[in-house]
Amino acid sequence: MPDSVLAAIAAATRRARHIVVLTGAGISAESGLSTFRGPRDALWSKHDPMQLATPEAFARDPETVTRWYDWRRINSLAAQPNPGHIALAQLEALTTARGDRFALLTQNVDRLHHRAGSRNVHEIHGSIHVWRCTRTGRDFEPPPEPFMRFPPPSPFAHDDPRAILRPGVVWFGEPLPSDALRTAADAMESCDLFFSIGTSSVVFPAAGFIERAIARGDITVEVNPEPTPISQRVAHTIRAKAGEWLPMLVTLV
Ligand code: BV8
Repeated sequence: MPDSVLAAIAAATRRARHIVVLTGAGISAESGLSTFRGPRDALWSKHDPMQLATPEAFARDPETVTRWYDWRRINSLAAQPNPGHIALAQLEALTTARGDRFALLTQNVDRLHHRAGSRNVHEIHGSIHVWRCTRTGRDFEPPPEPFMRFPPPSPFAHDDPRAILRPGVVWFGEPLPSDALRTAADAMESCDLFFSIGTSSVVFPAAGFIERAIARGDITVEVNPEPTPISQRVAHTIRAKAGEWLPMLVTLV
């Protein structure tokens, strides 16, 4: 990639007063976690995540769905934040230290951004480290070991054998948490530099966040080894892996 593009984005990053970053499964790929639409781990290759990440699948087969999510939860605990996650945490520290704003909106549920040191993280699709009782709606953070039974019984309703735990994520067809939507709208309202990193940009409403930035003529940057539906619309399309390109950007900011 020409250094001039990297230098231009670094200059824009130094000038920016409010950076917003949207991340997707791709930024965790270099930590060894499968993406949604890329190659799948053999164990789950016969299952389509798009079919499993729905309330209908959970109602039809709670055992398979909770096994899949707990497998992902344990995998994410064993995974380490990669240089892409770490670079975003450094970028946030740099920009907030100079008095500017930085918001990280993630579609990921693995909490690797938190473990990399990012502070202002908004999990717009929830987290697999929080499970919810289907009867009381109460949240439960499981200990760092696999559930013993599937679907896992709820710890809040011992008297009701039908009360089980579901992953605290937003499934297809479910609304995003209102506070996540409000935070995203507020962030996009005053953003002047928008990065879309490691997302196929096909899931809404997250894929639509960038529209506000494009409409306002903000500087928009996509970091993805593959083209996506927004690649032709952003100011800079960076065909690179997040874990390789983001550290180069941070050294220049
Ligand atoms: C809702 C659960 C309404 C957690 C997920 C328009 C407006 C609103 C809704 C819709 C709409 N059109 C359609 C809809 C419905 C639907 C939708 O968007 N469908 C799509 C398929 C068309 N949206 C919804 O259902 C949303 N809900 O709008 O509700 C409503 C309102 C009121 C009342 C009732 C309902 C809910 C969306 C959330 C769904 N849940 N996940 C989990 O299991 O993890 S989404 C799921 O896809 C994950 O969260 C995932 O993050 C997300 C997006 O995928 P990506 O992150 O982009 O991952 P993907 O594998 O696709 O791509 C990875 C990319 O990384 C690739 O491009 C690859 O090239 C790149 N990459 C790979 N390696 C690297 C890399 N990049 C950089 N570096 C690397 N090393």
